[in-house]
Amino acid sequence: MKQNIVEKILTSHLKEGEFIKGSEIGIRIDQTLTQDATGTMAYLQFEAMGLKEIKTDLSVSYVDHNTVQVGFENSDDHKYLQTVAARYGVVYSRPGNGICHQVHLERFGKPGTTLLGSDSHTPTGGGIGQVAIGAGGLDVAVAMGGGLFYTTCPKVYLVNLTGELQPWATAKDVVLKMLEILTTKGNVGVMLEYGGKGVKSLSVPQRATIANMGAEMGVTCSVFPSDNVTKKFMKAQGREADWAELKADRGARYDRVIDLDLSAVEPMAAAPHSPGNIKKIADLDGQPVDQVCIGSCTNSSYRDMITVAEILKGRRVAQSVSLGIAPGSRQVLQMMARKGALANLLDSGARILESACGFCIGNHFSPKSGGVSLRTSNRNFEARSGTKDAQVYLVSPEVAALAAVTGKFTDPRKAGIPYPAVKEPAAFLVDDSMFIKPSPELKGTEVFRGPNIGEPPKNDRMPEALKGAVMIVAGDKITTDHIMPAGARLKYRSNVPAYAKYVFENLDPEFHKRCMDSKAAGNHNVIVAGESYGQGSSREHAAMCPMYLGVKAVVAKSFERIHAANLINFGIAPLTFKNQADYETIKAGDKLSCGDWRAAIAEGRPVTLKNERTGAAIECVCALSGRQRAILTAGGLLNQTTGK
Ligand code: MIC
Ligand code: SF4
Repeated sequence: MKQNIVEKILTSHLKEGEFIKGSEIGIRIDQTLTQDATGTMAYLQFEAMGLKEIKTDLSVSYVDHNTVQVGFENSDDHKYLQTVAARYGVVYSRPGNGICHQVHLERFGKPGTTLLGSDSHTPTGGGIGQVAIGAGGLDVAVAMGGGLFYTTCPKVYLVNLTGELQPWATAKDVVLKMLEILTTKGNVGVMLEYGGKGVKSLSVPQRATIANMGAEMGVTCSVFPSDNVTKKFMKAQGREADWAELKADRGARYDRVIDLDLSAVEPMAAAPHSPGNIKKIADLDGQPVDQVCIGSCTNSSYRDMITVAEILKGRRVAQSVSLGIAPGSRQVLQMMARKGALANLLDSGARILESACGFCIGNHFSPKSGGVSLRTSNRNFEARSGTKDAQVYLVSPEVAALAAVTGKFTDPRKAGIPYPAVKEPAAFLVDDSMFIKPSPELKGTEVFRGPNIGEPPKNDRMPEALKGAVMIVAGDKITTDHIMPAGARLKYRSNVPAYAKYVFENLDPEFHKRCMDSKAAGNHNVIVAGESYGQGSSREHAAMCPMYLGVKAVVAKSFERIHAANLINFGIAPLTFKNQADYETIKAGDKLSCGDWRAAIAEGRPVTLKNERTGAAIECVCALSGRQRAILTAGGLLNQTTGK
């Protein structure tokens, strides 16, 4: 049978289930990655499952999210991660080595393999031909122990690229165009495959930028072929031996074909407050800008940074603008330093930030109140920058650098500056000294646990009957950042009782207290929400902390993939309304009951919730596989695997 690239990779890793669209399949995972924000819980759960060593070909633990060490918590977490990695055979990437997705692409990504990462932008690896998927930390822990990863056998859309990017049109604009076409919702269960004659004009880091923001469309992953361009990139990284060709068979089938002419792509922006709110730079031209941030796992490659340095060379950052630049990896930063590009940035007045997530997640560099911030990152959800009323636009590094100089949105095609057509280097500077690789001697390492390292919380088995109390009725597109605020709060990530105090902090500061009181009164807490509940981050704390607060069900119009899987892993039932109009009839404080709750879920029947205030019967669907139903009724995956 003729196969596309996605089918080739998935069928060669298929270990359970039938390869039938829409059904659940279990695949072998070759590589895993974790980052510090989700990693501590992933390794705590790995330990709680009694696993002795990793069974993957490669597992890497990156420290890139919380590198600002205000107080002891983050330093404790870094030490825990370093020692736990040493003990179980995981490669540890020290803080300062760079952002997980950029570094993984440079040093480890391997065409034709599977990568599972506890971060929603893991699909960046698709740029080098990996089926790279984001998941909750518990799923990654299971995969590290040799367990399968379960996902829906996907629909595959081909993005047929033709033409070539014109000067000042970038990979970022390609993916913003894709966001305009596919939007940020309705793409659950889809994998994108890029193909066509235009592919060869894109470098691996450009492909990675495009694959990275597939996360914002809600697709499971995006994959590029592995061709001569890939081979050259891997050779330049000293990894030619890891290269393998990967292409779709002639006549392979797709569920949908999207034609995209690269020559027609123009500079774009995602306007506040959604990556799907796409505008043309030409239409924003002239609007004043207060802050510019260049970096993140989307746009911080060598080429991106050298391009920015070329634009800034001999120019000064406008007095009204604060410019921060975070090169994506130590490799990029070292090369910039040796090439003199770093000097150009410093001369221009840019502030050099650590090679880490930093500004992207609101850890620092928050804009001023109401400030307009242009960022090269991938998410501009309200308040993510750390400033609630900031107006964040997502743009290419080229547009960002120009705006830093002019102090306003500037259509680069009209700026009268020659386009710096930077080429990929023939050889990257390879220095792996910031990785601590596993060794027999390190196996005896004692795991460090400071006071910030808690225990993964436990759940009860699913109750026979639901005595539900609605704690909040939230709207559409609730992100995991709304549920579990990031930024400064992330330092509590290894301590669930402490982090749980901030659930829905920005929407409803009383949420935590109400839940604790309601739980103490014997209720089962319920969250009600609109469409695409749980967009964004893979942060499993957005399920784990509500679980700690006694939440047993989320009833929504629809769910995003990673979050729905996390809810199941922590024993919270994701229910969808059969009749979406029922959403309007529910109020916070309502009591929702269901006598045969456990039996209905265990048997895969529809669930009927009775609203005691209105007397209405609300029909819900809990469309899960047998495996997922068993996890839910056990009260979560940890209970199931540890037999509690
Ligand atoms: C993000 O970009 O939102 C994060 C922070 O990288 C998250 C992971 C996390 O919550 O730690 C993600 O994308 O999964
Ligand atoms: Fe880090 Fe931002 Fe990328 Fe998330 S999106 S991994 S916070 S750089």
